[in-house]
Amino acid sequence: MIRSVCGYCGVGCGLEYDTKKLIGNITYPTNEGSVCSKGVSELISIQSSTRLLRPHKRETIHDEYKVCSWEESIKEIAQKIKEAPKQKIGFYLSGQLLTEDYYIANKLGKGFIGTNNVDTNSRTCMSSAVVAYKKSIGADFVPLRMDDIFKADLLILVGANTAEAHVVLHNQIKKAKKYGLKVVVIDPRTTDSTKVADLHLAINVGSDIDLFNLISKRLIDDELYDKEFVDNRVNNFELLKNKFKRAPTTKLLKRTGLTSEEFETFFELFVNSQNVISAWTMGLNQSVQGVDKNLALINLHLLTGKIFKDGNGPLSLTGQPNAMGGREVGGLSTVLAVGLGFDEQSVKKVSKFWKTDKIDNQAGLTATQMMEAKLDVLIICHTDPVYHLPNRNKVERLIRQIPFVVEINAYENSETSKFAHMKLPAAPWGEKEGTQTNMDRTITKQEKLTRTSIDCKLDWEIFQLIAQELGFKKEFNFKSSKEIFQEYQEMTKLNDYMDIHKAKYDEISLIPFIWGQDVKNFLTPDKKGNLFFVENKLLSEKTNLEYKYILLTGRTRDQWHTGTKTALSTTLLKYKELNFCEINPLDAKELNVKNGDEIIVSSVRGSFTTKALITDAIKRKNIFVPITNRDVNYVTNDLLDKESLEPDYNHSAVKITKASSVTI
Ligand SMILES: Nc1nc2c(c(=O)[nH]1)N[C@H]1C(S)=C(S)[C@@H](COP(=O)(O)OP(=O)(O)OC[C@H]3O[C@@H](n4cnc5c(=O)[nH]c(N)nc54)[C@H](O)[C@@H]3O)O[C@H]1N2
Ligand SMILES: Nc1nc2c(c(=O)[nH]1)N[C@H]1C(S)=C(S)[C@@H](COP(=O)(O)OP(=O)(O)OC[C@H]3O[C@@H](n4cnc5c(=O)[nH]c(N)nc54)[C@H](O)[C@@H]3O)O[C@H]1N2
Ligand code: SF4
Ligand SMILES: [Mo]
Repeated sequence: MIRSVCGYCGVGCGLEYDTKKLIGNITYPTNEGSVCSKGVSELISIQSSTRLLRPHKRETIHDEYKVCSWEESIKEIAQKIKEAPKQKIGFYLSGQLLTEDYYIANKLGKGFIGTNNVDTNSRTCMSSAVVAYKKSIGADFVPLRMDDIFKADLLILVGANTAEAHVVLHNQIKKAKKYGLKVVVIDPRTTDSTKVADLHLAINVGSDIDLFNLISKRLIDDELYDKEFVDNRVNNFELLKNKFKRAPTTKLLKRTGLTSEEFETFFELFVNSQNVISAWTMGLNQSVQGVDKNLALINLHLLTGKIFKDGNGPLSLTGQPNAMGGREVGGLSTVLAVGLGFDEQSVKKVSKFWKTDKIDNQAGLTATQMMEAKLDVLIICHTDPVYHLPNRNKVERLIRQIPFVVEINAYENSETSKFAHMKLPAAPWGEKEGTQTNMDRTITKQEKLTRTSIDCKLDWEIFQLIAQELGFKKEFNFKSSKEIFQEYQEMTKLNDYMDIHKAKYDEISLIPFIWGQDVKNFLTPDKKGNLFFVENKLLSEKTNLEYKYILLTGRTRDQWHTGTKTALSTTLLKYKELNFCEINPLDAKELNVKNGDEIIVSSVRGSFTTKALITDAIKRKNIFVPITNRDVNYVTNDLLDKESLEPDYNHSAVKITKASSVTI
């Protein structure tokens, strides 16, 4: 029997592999044996007929790909890197990479090529939470753990659909409810998660800041905040108090779309709950004010002292299995390594550790900026930016201009592969080993369960081969992922609160290592939390007479994004129809659309075809399309949060036409 861990979502469930069968690990704390349909199907996806098994290349994106050797591929990549100015080179990584992959790619890019253009799809996912944590608590640090829900009285789930996106955590929430946990779900849609809610606040899209500000203001006005905590451990209280004095409460409440009864019920529940956890995902992060939405929510914890206490705190639910590991290593272009930035001292420390003089002291380009920067070389690994970035027609236009795009993928049918010049085959989950950090700082280990397909390489190995070809043989001479992890562990000593160096690689698959357990206070220089006054500036795209609807996008339980790993699985496909667009019955009537009708959803930027699913679950003037529809981003807008540069995927103005009514 081999113990491993699921490679899909940020819950990070323990698995056991026994005589070709995968089951949940009952001794594993996060999931206690429970797994979802994706977890148990991990092995099936390795055998998919769509696996990429050989390196391929082509001269232009109009040519057919031809099989080539690893040797010539790596030589060509190294040559292109040598020819390009370093600011014209970019690495586009993924929260699904292992920590060791991240470490090698980051060390090569930032440390030895000398470009900080090393970013990740986590930019589109939780970069707003990263910025907000840094601003409010002083570091990108998740200050509580999932099992705190068993010590909490109230869980506020906001802009998150755990029933579909974090299935096993959702099961734990249901269990905690039996012990008295109350759950409030704040989501414009009625979702599978709202079924477990004691209160569902179907707020208007984009009005979260208004709601949280109303709560903050009431806490202050009614003197229901924790005075002692605020006086001793929090900054900016007076500022917040003054700013809220003149807050137009009626207008704010109107914007949320909630009745005053609904607001009062929520407020009562909040103030009467001793221990409160708030948990959020894309409904807050993916917004033109994603950071502000996070800050407005974290304010509630700071005002009430419900943070750094058992059963309390703001819990950002990480989507991908190792988005946290990526953040820790430094996979975002706005971080250098191990949580350090680009200040003189940090650059000095990291340069000394890596024994290099090539580090640039400016933050690199982010995911979307890399697309716009007319790069010469773009290496994309374990992610599909042509599919996942907003305003896809623009992304396609931009990526066509990059003369050398390399895609490292374990499967051959990504959208990005249509725009790449070279495709390199990576060994997927099950064919490799390495570590990942789940959403609550638990470092777990994926184990190799089957042999690596002959011509596939580990993701880190590919970056190491490039490094060696560039001449960095000494610095990139790792024989195993254990050796990489150990060097990375040494490096974490550069950052005080990162006690990752205490983990023991060989023990992690049996006893997962939880780092940061000694952090019991804010990580700001003055050890105080920072309140921020933020306002809803209504910056998202607005509907108009032609584009009357707001498009929301999100997950379905049994599919993983593009579905390269899940969409061909007959077991997973039986669960739910994937091609749908939720429309409110009254809107459908107005549009003369019936259930199952083929419809075209379009914005000023582009369009896609889907099928109408008429349901009360969606409010009037909102529609919802799952991101399993690979064309969804032809329509979405490319507004970004100004601090995190995370896209505003969930708020695009669209129109709906019946496919049959369009004449060609
Ligand atoms: N099955 C499955 N699970 C997954 C994934 C997958 O592809 N498939 N992907 C993983 C990844 S990478 C991620 S990031 C997570 C995402 O996890 P979630 O964010 O929980 O998943 P979404 O379906 O995107 O849900 C976002 C919710 O926000 C709501 N929302 C939209 N706009 C607003 C708003 O303005 N305010 C509020 N309050 N709510 C709003 C939407 O209606 C939706 O229900 O899931 C992870 N888990
Ligand atoms: N409209 C809209 N767009 C969104 C979102 C949304 O909510 N709405 N969410 C955003 C978010 S939060 C995210 S995280 C992104 C996700 O978007 P992506 O990251 O682009 O989606 P995935 O399908 O998970 O892509 C992972 C890729 O890695 C490949 N792969 C699998 N295993 C391996 C391996 O071991 N090695 C390598 N090298 N490759 C492998 C898969 O075949 C696949 O092509 O989408 C973003 N885009
Ligand atoms: S909940 Fe997440 S980590 Fe657990 S089995 Fe499902 S996809 Fe895997
Ligand atoms: Mo994500």
